[in-house]
Amino acid sequence: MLKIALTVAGSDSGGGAGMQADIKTFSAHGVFGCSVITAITSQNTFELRDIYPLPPKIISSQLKAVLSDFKLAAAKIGMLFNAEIMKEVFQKLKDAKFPIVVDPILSTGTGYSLILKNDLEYFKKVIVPMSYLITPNLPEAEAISGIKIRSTDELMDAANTLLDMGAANVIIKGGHSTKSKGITDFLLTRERRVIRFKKERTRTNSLHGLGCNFSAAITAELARKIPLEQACHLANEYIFSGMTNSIQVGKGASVVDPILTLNSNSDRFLVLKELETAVSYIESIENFGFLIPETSSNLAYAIGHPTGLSDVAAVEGRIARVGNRSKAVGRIHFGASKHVGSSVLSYMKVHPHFRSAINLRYDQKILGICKKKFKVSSYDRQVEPRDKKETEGMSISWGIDMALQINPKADVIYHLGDIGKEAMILVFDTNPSPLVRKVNNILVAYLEKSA
Ligand code: PXL
Repeated sequence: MLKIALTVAGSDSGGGAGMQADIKTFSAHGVFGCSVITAITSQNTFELRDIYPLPPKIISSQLKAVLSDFKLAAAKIGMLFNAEIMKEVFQKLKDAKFPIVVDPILSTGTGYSLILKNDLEYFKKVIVPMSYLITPNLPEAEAISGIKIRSTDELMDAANTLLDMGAANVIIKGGHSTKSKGITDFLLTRERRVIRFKKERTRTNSLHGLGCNFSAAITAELARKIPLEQACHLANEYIFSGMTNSIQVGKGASVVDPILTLNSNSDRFLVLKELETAVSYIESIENFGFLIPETSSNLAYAIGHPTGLSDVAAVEGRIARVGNRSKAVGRIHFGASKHVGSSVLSYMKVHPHFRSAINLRYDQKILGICKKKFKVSSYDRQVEPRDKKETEGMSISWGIDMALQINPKADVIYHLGDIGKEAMILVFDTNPSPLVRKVNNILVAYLEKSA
C-alpha cells in the first residue's frame, strides 16, 4: 500500500535543499509526500538572500489541513527558524503515533544561519525530545550537545547527550570530518547500541541539500515500515549514489536531484533493451556483412540527457563481418564505443532527439544510395586542425560539427579518410529501430544494384 509522509520544512528557491529536496526524495522512494512550509528562503546555489518565516497561524493551518485528512506513516521536521514556529509544530505533532525524524537545521552549507540564535535553547528543550531519530552533522551535534567533537569518544559523548535530552535515537553524520579519508555515520539507538555506516569520500567540493535528502530518505524508509537500522543503511547508500550523480545546475554548489537520477536509470534500462533487439536483428540480416567496414561497425544509442561517453551504449569489440553476415563481438554496455559514441554525442548537440548512430563501409555505390534516399553531408579529415587530430574524440566532434554546418539536416555524414584512417559513412536516427530499418533499405538497394 502507498505510504504517505510529511515534511515540515523551509522552501529553498534554489530547489536543491529544504522542502523541495524532501518531496523529490519521498517520490524517489515510492512514498507520497505532503508538505508544511515553515519559511520561505530566497537562495540559489551560492548565496542565501532572504528568509521569510511564515506566521505561526499559517503553519498551524497547514498542519491541521494535512493531519485532518492523511494517514501519515512518518514525518520529517527540517528548518523551523524561530521559537514561535517550533511551538506551533510541537503542539500539532506532539501526540503523533508515527515516527518523527528531526533534521536539526542550524545553517546552510554556505554558512548562513537558518535558526534564530536565541531560539536554539527552545529547540533543544521542545523539538529534540520529539525525535524518533535526530540526524545532526558534526557541527550541529556540537551545537546541540555543547560538546566539542575531536575524537570518536567525544562523538559518542555527544550522541549520548542527545539521547539524554530526549531523542529516541541519533545518527551523527561524519561528512564534515576532515580527519579520515572515508565518511562514517554513527547511529546510537535507544538501547545505546552503536552502528557505524562507512563510505568512501567521492568528492571534496560542496554539495547543497545532501543532509535534507539523507533525512528525507530515512523518513521515507520508516514510512515504508523498514526498521531503523536498515532505513539508515538504505539512506546511506542512496546518498552515496546521490554524491556520485550530483549535478551542477547553478554557479555555486552542486545538488542532487533524485528524480533525474531515477529517470536516467530507467532510461539506461530501455536503451540497453532496444539496442539488444536492434543488434540481434542486424545479426539476422543476410548479407549485412557487405555494409561492414574493415575496422568493423558499431551501433550506439545514448540516454536522453547524456553527459559523456559513459551515457552512450554500444557493442564491446564492435560488430564484425563474418562471411556475408555480421556478429556482435562482445556484450552491449555503456561506454563501449569511442568513435560512434562520440559521433552520437556531437550530433545530439545539434539534434538532441537523434540519439543513435551506426558506421558503415564507405563505398561509392553505398554513398550513391544514401544520397538518393537521405540528406548527406561530409567533412574532410585532411583539412582538420592539428590540435583536434591529436585527440580522437575531438577529431570526431570537429568533423560532425563541420558536416552539420554545411547541411544542418544531414542524417548521413561521411568522410574520405586520411593516412591510416579508413573512409566511413555514419548514419543517424532517433533510436535504433528506425536506424536499422534505414540501414536495411540501404542494403536492399545495394544488393539490387549489385545483382
Ligand atoms: O540543507 C539545509 C537546509 C534546509 N532547509 C532549507 C535550506 C537548507 C540549506 O540551504 O535552504 C530551506
